[in-house]
Amino acid sequence: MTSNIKSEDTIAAISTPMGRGGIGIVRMSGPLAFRIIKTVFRHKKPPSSIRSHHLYLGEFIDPSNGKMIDEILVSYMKAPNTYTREDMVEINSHSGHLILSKILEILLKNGARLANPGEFTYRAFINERLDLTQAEAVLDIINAKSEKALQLASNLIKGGLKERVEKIRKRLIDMISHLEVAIDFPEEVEEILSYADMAKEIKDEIIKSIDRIVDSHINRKIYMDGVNTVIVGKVNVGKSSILNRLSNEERAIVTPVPGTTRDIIESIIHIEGIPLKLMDTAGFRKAKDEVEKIGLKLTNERLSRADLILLVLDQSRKLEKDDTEILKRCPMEKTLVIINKTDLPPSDSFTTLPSILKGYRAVRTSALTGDGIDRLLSSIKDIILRGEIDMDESDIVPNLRHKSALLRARDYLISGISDMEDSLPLEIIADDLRSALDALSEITGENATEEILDNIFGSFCIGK
Ligand SMILES: Nc1nc2c(ncn2[C@@H]2O[C@H](COP(=O)(O)OP(=O)(O)OP(=O)(O)O)[C@@H](O)[C@H]2O)c(=O)[nH]1
Ligand SMILES: [Mg+2]
Repeated sequence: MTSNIKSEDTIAAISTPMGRGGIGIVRMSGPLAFRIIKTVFRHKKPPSSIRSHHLYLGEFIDPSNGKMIDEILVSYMKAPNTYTREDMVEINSHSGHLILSKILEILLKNGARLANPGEFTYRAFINERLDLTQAEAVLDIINAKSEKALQLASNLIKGGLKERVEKIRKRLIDMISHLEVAIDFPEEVEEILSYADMAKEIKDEIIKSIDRIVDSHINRKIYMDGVNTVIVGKVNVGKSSILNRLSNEERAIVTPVPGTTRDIIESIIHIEGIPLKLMDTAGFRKAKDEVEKIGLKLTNERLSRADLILLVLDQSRKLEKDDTEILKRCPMEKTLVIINKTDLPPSDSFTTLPSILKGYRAVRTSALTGDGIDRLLSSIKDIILRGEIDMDESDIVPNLRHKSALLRARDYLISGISDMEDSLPLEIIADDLRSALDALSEITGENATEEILDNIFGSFCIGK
């Protein structure tokens, strides 16, 4: 995408989602934006009276035949105080696919070109209004599924990660310039720098702050992507009833007939701002027919990809091979056992806690009466947070791209330290530190490759 972009083009796109709605917005950015809008917009005020960042009511007309298309509101935004740092125009019209497409088509006929996906944000990046971490955060905001995800994205947009990376880069640049001076004045090396001090600073300060950022990546997975949670268990133990209780609605069909659930039923819930994708599965038993076999195969697949497994047992029935078979597939560290149907008298197997559950976390519930569901929720919370995630308002959470660049930088720094310990020539040390710096610069976008940019902006929608 980036290769065919010319910023002298004026770009236009529909920026609101397609479909019926109150209003729709068509956006235009670039040097011709004001000239194009002048040919299609008829309003009472003389053009000379138009002021930046004000709204004007008038008619959108097709200049080829003078016909009015819609009554619209136009906002003029003069560079550089705009999203893209270019002249921008936003047209608020009635919404609907036909009307918005017509307006766009006329803008394109009069000198604008259709924007590529993410091109408005790309221009904001190229024109240095946003760095790359902030541009990515725009996408995070659009995709945020929970309030916490939104907050993390807004920390990025405010430049939190950019600032921290900048700080590290500054220190490295400082070290590299000392090394360069020392290279030029070899006889004065000892006065200019000390390997021991430099290695200590890299180890104790730079690498530590890199690690701190990298470690919080795990929070991104939890808050942004959510926790994949699979409910499994033998047939008829109450899996679907548990799903319905947790999601507070009748999502899955519940019947006394064993084998009711065959497909995987999904529901999204939030616990303390963390999205949980709950999946109810077909009950585990020796498959009776082809449909059930497929259902079980799916369950096995989901189990292997789950972040959290809720294994349901029915304490009113004896523990059977079907229960123990499935238990074997549930790794202890990510499983919570739900001992369900506590409103019924316990079977012999459950008068005490069965020994095969030793080491597993377990809670007792009655999905029928709702008893124990609060305990279940707080146990789920304990497991996913594991007491490790302690986030405050200003936390910065890197995405995978940031994380891998940080780790690359870290590797070069470690190698720089060992160069120093081995008293290798200054040039080699400077080279390693420069490579670390390059990796860090990729994060903010100073030297991001075209491939990286395409990858980021290509995942935006058109109009953003
Ligand atoms: N007494 C009692 N009955 C329950 C409880 N939970 C579920 N049931 C009943 O057990 C039966 C099976 O419940 P489901 O939720 O459909 O069980 P399931 O595990 O999804 O069953 P399959 O989809 O067939 O594997 C239904 O009749 C429920 O009303 C409970 O805590 N106590
Ligand atoms: Mg079911």
